[in-house]
This record gives sequence, C-alpha cells and structure tokens, in this order.
Amino acid sequence: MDSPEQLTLLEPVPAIEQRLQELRQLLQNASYAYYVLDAPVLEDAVYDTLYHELIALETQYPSLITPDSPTQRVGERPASQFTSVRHNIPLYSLENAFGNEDLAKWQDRWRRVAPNIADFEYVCELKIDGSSLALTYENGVLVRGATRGDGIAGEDITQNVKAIRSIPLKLNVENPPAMVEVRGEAFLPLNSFAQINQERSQAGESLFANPRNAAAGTLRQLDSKIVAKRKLDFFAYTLHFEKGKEEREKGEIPPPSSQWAVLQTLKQLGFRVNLEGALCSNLVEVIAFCDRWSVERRNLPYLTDGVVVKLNSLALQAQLGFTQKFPRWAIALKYPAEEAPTVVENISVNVGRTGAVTPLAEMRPVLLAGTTVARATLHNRDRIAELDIRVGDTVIIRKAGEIIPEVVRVLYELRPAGTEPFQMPTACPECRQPLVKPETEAVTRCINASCPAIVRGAVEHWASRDAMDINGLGEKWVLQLVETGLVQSVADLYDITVEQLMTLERMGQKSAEKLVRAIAASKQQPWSRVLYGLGIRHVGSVNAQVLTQQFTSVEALSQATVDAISSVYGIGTEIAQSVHQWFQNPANQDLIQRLQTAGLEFYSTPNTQHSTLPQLFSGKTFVITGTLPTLKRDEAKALIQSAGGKVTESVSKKTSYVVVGEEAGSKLKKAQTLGITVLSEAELLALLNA
Ligand code: 1X8
Repeated sequence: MDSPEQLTLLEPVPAIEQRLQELRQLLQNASYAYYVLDAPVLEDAVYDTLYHELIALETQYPSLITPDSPTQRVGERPASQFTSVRHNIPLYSLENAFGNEDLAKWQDRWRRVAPNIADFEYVCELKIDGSSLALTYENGVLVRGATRGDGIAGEDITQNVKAIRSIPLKLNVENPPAMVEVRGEAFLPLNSFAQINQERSQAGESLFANPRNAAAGTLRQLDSKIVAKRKLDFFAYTLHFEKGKEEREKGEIPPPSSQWAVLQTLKQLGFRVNLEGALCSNLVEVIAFCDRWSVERRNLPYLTDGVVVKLNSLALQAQLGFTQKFPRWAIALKYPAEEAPTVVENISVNVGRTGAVTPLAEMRPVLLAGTTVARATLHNRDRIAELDIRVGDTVIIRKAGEIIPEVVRVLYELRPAGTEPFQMPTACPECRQPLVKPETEAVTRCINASCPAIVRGAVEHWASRDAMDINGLGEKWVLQLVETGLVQSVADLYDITVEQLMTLERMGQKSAEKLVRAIAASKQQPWSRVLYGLGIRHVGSVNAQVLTQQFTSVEALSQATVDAISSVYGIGTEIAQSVHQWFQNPANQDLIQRLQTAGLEFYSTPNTQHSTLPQLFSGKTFVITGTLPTLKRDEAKALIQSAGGKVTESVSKKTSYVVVGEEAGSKLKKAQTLGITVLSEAELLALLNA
C-alpha cells in the first residue's frame, strides 16, 4: 500500500525510533510486572500517559509499528472467521488416572519400557481447567497463537491470544532462537467468570456453564476487543525448539534438560508459570501432592481438575516417547468431579423478568462441593427433551465454578415405573396466558407485559444495586406490592404513599417512610442507570453507559435508527435492534413519559474525562456501498469506527464519505448528486495508514 514516495516521506527518524523502542520496553516491563508478577511498578496514570505517547507516535509514523508493540494487543479489525492451522508438533492429550492405583500401574508400565533407569524424578503440576494453546515465536516475536483443535490442526486465533495480557508479545531475551513454540493453558479466573456471567445475566443473556466453556467461547470470539475485556489468563508449561540443536545454540536460551528447568526458563522468558508445582522423588510424594491439592484447590482463584505428573528428565521423556494417543512419560490424575446423585422430586418452571420460562429441577437436597443443593436449572425445553428427565428420576448433578448447579445426566436404569415425560406448560404458570416459543430460539416466553412474574422481575431489576439502587426494596416487598396491585409498573413506585405502604403485611410507619424516601432519592440517579434499569434485553450496565455517553438524552436514543445505534463503538446490531424495538413499543413510550413526569433523569452531559486523543475520523460519517475488493463490509465498518468514524446506511447531506465497491447502485448516484467525496477501498486504507 505504501507508495515509494510515502516511504521516503516517512523515512525513519532515528530519534523517533529510539523513543518508540524506549516506550515499548517501559510499557512491556510494566505489563509484565502487573500481569505476570502481580507486582505493579508504574502508576496507572503514568502507564496511560506513556501508552498514549506511543499511540500518538505510531499514528504519526505507522510504518514504524511493530507486531510486538503493546498497542497491537487489541486488533482493530474483527475477524470474519478463523483459519485452520496444522501444528508442527501434535498436541497430545494425557492419559487419565482416577486414583493412586492408576498412578502405580502407570509407573510400572513406563519402567518396563525403560528398565535401565534407576534414578528419576517426577514433576507435579496443577492441571488447569481451561483451553490449551500453542504459541509460536519467531525471532522472539509472537507470530501465531493456535487452539489445540483435534491435536493435529487447530484454529489460528493469534489476534485473540495477543489480547491476553500475561502472554508476552516478545520474549525476554537479547538473542532469541529462530523459532520456539510455547504451550500452556488459557483460563478464566473465577472472579472474571463471575463478572462475565453477572453482566450477561443483567443483559438478559444466557449464562456460561463454567469457566472452561467461557474461556473456550471467548477464545473463539471474532472480535478481539471482547477477548481483551474478559481478562483471560495463561499459564505456560512446555517449550519446544522447532529448529535443530545448532539453531538453538545460536540463541541465548540455554537448552533445558528437565521439565523443572523448562518451567524456570519459561518464567525467565516472561511467561506466567503456575507456582504450585513441585519436584517429587517418588510416587509417595506425588500422591501426597495430589492429596494436598484435592482440598487446597478450593482456595485457588481458578479451577483445577487434577494434577499432571511428568517425568522430569527430558532425555527420559524422549526415550519413552508416545503411544498411539498419549505421551508415556506423563499422566493426569483427575480429581473426582464435583458431582453427586440425587432424586428429582418435582420439575417447576420459573418466569424471569424478560418473560423467559426456565424449567427447574427440585431435588432431594444433597451436599455438593461444600453446599447443600436442592435445585438445578434445566436451561430450556430443548435441554429437557435431550435429557428426557422426569419426576422420580435419579440424576447426577454438577456444580462448576460459582454458578447454579446443573443436571449432567439421568440414570435411566434407576427410573421407577410409571413416570411421564415432562411437558413444558403451554400457559404461563403465573398469569395463565399462552406461552410463546419462537422457531429460532430455544427459550419459551410469556409475552404478557402485565404478567406478575415479569412485573416483579422488572421492579426488582429497577431497584437493584447497579440500576436505581433503591435501598430496602427487596424481593419480599416487591412480591407484596405486585400482588396487591399497588405496583403494576416501575412508574407506580413514584406514586406510592406511606399510607399505602402501611397496608402491606409487616410494614410499619418508620419503614414505610424510609422506603418512600429511598424511592424518591432514586430520582437523582443518572440517565445511564435509568436506561439500564429499564431492563431492555442485551442492555447490561456497561452497554447502558456506552449508549448514554453517545445518546445524551432519551429523545435522541428513542428516535435513533438501528443504524445510528449500532454505529456506537462496541454496540452490535443485536443490541441496537433490541433498543430500537423497545422504544417503538407504545407501552414503553408511556412508561418513559410517566417516569419523566415523576422527575427521573433522562439526560447526561457527554463524558469528556475519558476522551482519548482526537481520532482521524472523529465527527465523520461514512456510508459503505457495493462489494469491496478485499474487505468484508463489517471489516471496513470496524476499521472506520476504530478511527473514530461513524458508519450509517443511507446517504444524506450529513454523509462525509461514501466508500464504494463493485456494483454500487443508487447510493453512489446520490453521493455524486450531493457532491460527497467518494472513496475506493484502497483510498480508504490509504487514509487510515497516512
Ligand atoms: C494439559 C494441561 C497440562 C498442564 C496443566 N493444565 C493442563 N490442562 C501442565 O502440564 N502443567 S499438560 C496438558 C496436556 O498435555 N494435554
């Protein structure tokens, strides 16, 4: 894309290059201290200042951007799909051991293959419950990150891997080998998992079943910005030199001769290595390690499902080699899953605030992972059909991470005679109106806006901490308020009097006065919380903040087209459609009217505090039309948005540029009539690079 002229224009200025290198090194060291060592060395504000200086310089001298620059962690272009990559060395899976006997048998087996070995050691490492990754570094720079896939070929997810902050973009050595591959496990720490699910639940989206699924799902996200937001982490555990020994010795990394040394080397190279591992000189010590962690693992901030036991000597590993499926020199001792059998006593259905009907299994209480469990979600109608779960069945339930337990399987052989398949009710258990199941969705819904379950859910959500934060308005009072008919919509809250509240069971004058005051105080909450409190599907508290920064009044948002809403950075079409639809509904328009009359906040001032550097396309509006030669429409859109521009659907006087491809039709004509600048894809890319 760079013409020869441009290259001369942008000829590297040595002083600039030096400053760029300095900035990158400073930022890399700071990230390493923060994300790998957990010991920050820079104030956040200082980090931000340096980072912005780097971005500014790189924007000015784009030809000097390097793939290992800290600015390259988040890709500007969402991928449209992942490509498959063949692993240079297959990623084997591990043989499982389910108890000490299996460990002893494994030891017997490998000793028969290598009978001459008298002296050996084991390394025990925690088995991380995540997703295996293979990272390739060429000349010390991360060039590829791939999923395990089937072990032979995986998916190229390089951009997502770069978004994991504890993975170095550059190895910490002066003279790196031509090529190394580092393997390890990407995982979601439990607190990040809980946070993601909380956000998803707030937005009315389905929850991830466990941290492993959430990590795997995140790694397959096409938009690396989402990956960056989700705080994945990574423990490295193996190192392969892909070139011959000669190459290796040219590099600075001393070739490790044991797994234990590999772990130290990985640490030196800048990786996060799990520090709980131990060297053991015999099986007794191995078993003691496994026993200790079977209990202590509950205090870890991430999930581990076992211990990987490896022979320490790499020479011995090489001598033993692999079976058809597994390395002979390693085994995974698996902890018994946190599962327990129990009996289903009833299957009930619960109606949530979005009207989604969730079946629940009510079970004979059992102790599971330290808590008593009596209910498990059955997710939806499809899941029930798949399980064919019935009242009276004995089932295995499982608890993973910090979520509601789920039914893993039904022990059909224990099914008593005379059971009936479960039928999803056709009428709402709360309001008796017919339930609806859209063809394209797995969920069944009640669509009666005045269904008491939906009203209760809406009021509880409105009062919740991240929304209007109305102290004292908990489940118990909401139930009574809705049952008595005092509250049929959140707007009714603002008409309630102390006298009316005192008609509720067990509500005294003091509490009633207090609650009325708390409700009145909520009128001070900002527009972003009001928007979140309305409970529009897909609008969690983060999206609400993003939207209200752009749409600083309810009028602006309610009149915005889907196109205008989705042009906000970070807001996709699904969210935009949901918001647009919500405001089209006359009942919702009435609700807004009433809340405005009650004195709630529907306006905000644009947030200038967090504004970053002025961007190339700030204030510019683009329309894309026709088929572009190389970019997909979404990719072009993302590029423009990442430079601060807006992309809309139709050409008007307000349009700054029209980007045209093959078979552009009426939009191109209109642009020409209005005298709007027309750009080809190449010209757009040139602008972005200039
Ligand atoms: C899988 C895993 C390994 C280790 C930790 N967690 C895992 N999930 C480790 O060696 N520390 S090794 C491994 C494999 O080889 N499939």
